[in-house]
Parts: sequence; C-alpha cells; structure tokens
Amino acid sequence: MGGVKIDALELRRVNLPLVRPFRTSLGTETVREALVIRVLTADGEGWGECVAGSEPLYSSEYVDSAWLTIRDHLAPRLFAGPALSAARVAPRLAGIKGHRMAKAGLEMAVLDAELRSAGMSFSEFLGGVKDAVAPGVSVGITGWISELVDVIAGYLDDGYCRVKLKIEPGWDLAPVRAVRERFGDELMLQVDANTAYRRSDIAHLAKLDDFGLLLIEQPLDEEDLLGHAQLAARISTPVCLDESIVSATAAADAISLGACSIVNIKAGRVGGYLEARAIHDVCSAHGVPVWCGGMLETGLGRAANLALAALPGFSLPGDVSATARYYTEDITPPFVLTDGTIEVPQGPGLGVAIVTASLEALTSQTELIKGS
Ligand code: SMG
Ligand code: MG
Repeated sequence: MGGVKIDALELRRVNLPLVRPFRTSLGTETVREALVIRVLTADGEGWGECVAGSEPLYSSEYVDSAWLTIRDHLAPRLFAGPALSAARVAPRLAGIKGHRMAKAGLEMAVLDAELRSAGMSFSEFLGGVKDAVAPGVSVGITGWISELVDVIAGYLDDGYCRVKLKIEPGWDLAPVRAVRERFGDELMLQVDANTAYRRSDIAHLAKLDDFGLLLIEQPLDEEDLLGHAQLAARISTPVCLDESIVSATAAADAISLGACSIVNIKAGRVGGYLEARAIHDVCSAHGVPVWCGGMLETGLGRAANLALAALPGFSLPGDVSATARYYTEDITPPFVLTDGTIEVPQGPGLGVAIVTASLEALTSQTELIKGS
C-alpha cells in the first residue's frame, strides 16, 4: 500500500436518536451526536468516526473539542508532507498531546481510503480470523428492576449471548441478583461502573462475587491503577479495565501491576485501530483475554469494530450489537443479527456504503478543511 495524498477533510456532526435512552453512571443519552470524518484524496475517499461524546463525561474529549483539534492542529499536520499511509498518521500527529479520539477518527479515515485503493478489507489488514462475531449488549440503568429484566428478556429473544449491566452505587447488587434469578447462572453476565466507585467500596464490590460474573469493568477512577490492583487482590470477579487503558504501554503496565486480568479495547480511546491491534497483541502475549468495547458508533465505527473483534485474542463477546439495538435510522445500511452472530464486513476498506440521504438528513453541521 503506497499511502494516500489528502486533498481535503470534511467534518460532519450527525445526530442519531437512540431507540431508548442509555443511562450510565455518567449520565443519560437520548441522541448520539457523532463526528464523522471524510478524507478526500486524489483518487478516492475514506470515512472515519470520532467516538467522542457531546460532553466530556466518559473522557475529556467531546465533539466540539475534537472538531477544533482536528481543524486547527491535526489537519494541518496531515496535509503537510508527502503521501501518507495509516501507519504514519500517529507518528505525524504525535507532537499534539492527547486527543486520542480525534486522532483515531483521522487514522480510521486514512486507513479506509488506503484499503479501498488496495482492495483490502479492514479485517484482512488487521489480521481477522473470524467471518462473524458473537454479539453482546450493554444495558443501561433503568428506573425499576422489573423494567431492566423485561429489557434484557427482549435482547435475549433477539439473540444476544452476553449481557453487560451498567452499575453505580445504589444500582448494583439488587439488579444483578434479579437478573441472575430470572435468567439463571448460564447467562454470560458482566457489569460496568464507568469509574463510579472508590477504594472504600472494595468490601461492597466483593459482594458481587456471589453472582458468577464474567468480569467487573472499570469500577474505580481511570487513574487509579493501584486501587484496581488492590481490588483485584480482594475479589474473585475478574477486573477488566476500559477508561484506564489509553495505550499499549498502559495495558502492559496495568497487566504487570495486577490491575486487570481482562481488557476492553476501544480504538477511539487508544488513538486508533493500529494501537488497538497493538493492545490486542500485548494482551495475547500475556494470556489476557480482550473484547471489543463500543461507543454507540454509527455503522462506520461498527464496521471497523467488527473487523477488530475478528482478531484471535477477542475471545469474549464485545459491546458490538446490531444497529437496531441503537438506531432506527443510521448512515450506513443496518448491521443485523443472523443466527446469533453479526457478519464481519469483507469489502474493501470498511466494507460499508454510506446512505447519502440518511447522512444528509441527520447532519447538523459540516465543514470542509482544504489542504494547501
Ligand atoms: O456501543 O453498545 C455500545 C455501548 C457500550 O456501554 C458501552 N459503552 O463504558 O463501555 C462503556 C460505554 C461507554 C459509552 S457510554 C458513555
Ligand atoms: Mg466501559
């Protein structure tokens, strides 16, 4: 692959209403505001998605910050210099500190453009070994436990094979107990706290050990690796990290410190699909299982996540669900659940087409950034 020369970048803010509100310990989302990036090259185009949210709740990045960072700091560096391969995007942007989600969206768009030209799929490029992926579903906090149980029953009917419950102080033991009582011990069940607990909650979190969970995800602050190591030493439920793992180095350190025994990999959080693959490799070398996280992506990010989840170390079902779990209208054709799996796209690049009419209808802002 010879790289691509970028002539211009197009940024788009798209607003996708969720089929039901998604409540976590961080807040409630009813509309997914996404930042879609299109790179225009001499002989084609590539599409990317920045997974930052509307507000800096999950991470310090948010759509407006990513937009400005791309326009004022990252795009000028991408335009400077000769044709660019995706592998050179991160080094070229390394002078800018942080802003991993913004960088990841750009790298994804460049990789899509490059792979389209080369006629190779994301999955083949990344080293995928599966044609289809087992779907998991992340279930938000509901008003009542009866509502939670009903929502989960619907997802199990749809064919989801693993359920993740969002938890927070006051919504943990009781919902987990109710779900176990209703659906039994065979259900693959895990919980995600999005940093809602403190070290002083360790004795409380140990009570989750009674429920045979696959894992507990990011219970403590993202910077509290030591606290996670202390927790992991005190509980039998495996500790999985999400927010804390911002790079392959961070993953290696967390594993060495005993802060986690499972890793959630999200390309946006770590600066791109190439770093995500490096984390997969580090974890595989340590015998640490990984799974693909989700950020309520549009069909673009979903296509790329399916390709990532096709790598051999992704031995646990991820937060990769069918489009209908999130949206009635998306900017690509929907991903569907068939026979309990979702197919990994095999076409060149992301392997998905944009539905132009939907993209236009859902877009609230665009900006074209031209190279010199
Ligand atoms: O894409 O299905 C999805 C959402 C999965 O729970 C999910 N993501 O912490 O893992 C996580 C959350 C982050 C998004 S909510 C702010
Ligand atoms: Mg998480």
